[in-house]
Amino acid sequence: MKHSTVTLGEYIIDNQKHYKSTSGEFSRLISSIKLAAKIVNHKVNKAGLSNILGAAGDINIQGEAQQKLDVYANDIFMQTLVNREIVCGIASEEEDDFVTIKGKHQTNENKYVVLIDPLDGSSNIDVNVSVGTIFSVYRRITPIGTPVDKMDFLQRGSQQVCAGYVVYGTSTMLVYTSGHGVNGFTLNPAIGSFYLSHPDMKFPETGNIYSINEGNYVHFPQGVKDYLKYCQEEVDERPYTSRYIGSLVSDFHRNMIKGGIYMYPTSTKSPKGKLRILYECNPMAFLAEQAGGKASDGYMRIMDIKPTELHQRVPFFCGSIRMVEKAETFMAQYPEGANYNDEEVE
Ligand code: AHM
Ligand code: MG
Repeated sequence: MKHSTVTLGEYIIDNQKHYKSTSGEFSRLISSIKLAAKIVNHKVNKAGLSNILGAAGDINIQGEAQQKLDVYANDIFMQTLVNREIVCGIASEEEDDFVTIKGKHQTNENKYVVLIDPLDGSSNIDVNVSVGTIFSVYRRITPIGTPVDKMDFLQRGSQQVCAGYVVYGTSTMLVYTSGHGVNGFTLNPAIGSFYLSHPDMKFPETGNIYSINEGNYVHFPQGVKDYLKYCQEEVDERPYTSRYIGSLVSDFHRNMIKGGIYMYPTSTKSPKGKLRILYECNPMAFLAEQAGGKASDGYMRIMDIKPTELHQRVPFFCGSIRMVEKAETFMAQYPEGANYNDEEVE
């Protein structure tokens, strides 16, 4: 069969055979995410027509104004997973705390927890620019049949069993890994099915795109400033080109296809970085590594960091392996935590 004729549903069933003693639980979980993604896609695509643009009026746990579509996407993903009783717990970027799923008989025999950023890049919603959903799946640590605990969610990224994103772009794609490479599926909106369009996606080893919010330049650590100067030098294949959508999923997706680095470092404005390790950085790091790329906080592997808080933030450098390694060499010139010019810290 040609790749483009394989649907995501067929691909999931086909790959289930590769896992010994599988109960089908994981396959049902991916199918539910697929369903929720289609519902959200439908809403995102006609956002300008259905009074769903703009702020919802609430502030989330991280002090950020929620958009109506943020709230809608969160409800859809939560409901889809809760109603099907496929997982035992969910943590969402839009919820204050994790949610325990009890099941019909007040017990839950499921073994997976899901962490989700239902609609990432929401500052782009009102202006018709791509946004995305990011998800991550772990096996619970606590015993099956007991209520889930925070520790089930605060696992290192290296423990992920699956991670992926949906990019609601010029076409809608679902890209995921379960630890055997990265595959991308494009939604055919006329039929409502995702088809395998990008098998075995790989980051080029190096590239010529750097993606960062350069408006924050004066607040960046010195190592980042030096690396940016390096990107802009007229030497060999440089200067690189700058591309920043402000939508992590889209910036990552482009860089994976073309070769590039995405950075959201610490700054004097946000000393811990902006992105959340559990909902954004770990899933993207798993995908990056599975696609031959790299993800780091500037000093260490993202997936080796032990999270201590559900909404913990972390600096993020992710993309083509040689580019991330190069950025790390610039960061290493300055000890971690002392990477600022004195005058800028004031
Ligand atoms: P969000 O989860 O509130 O949407 O924020 C995450 C987004 C990323 O998608 C994007 O890369 C980044 O924030 C952009 O931030 P900034 O506008 O500060 O450059
Ligand atoms: Mg987000």
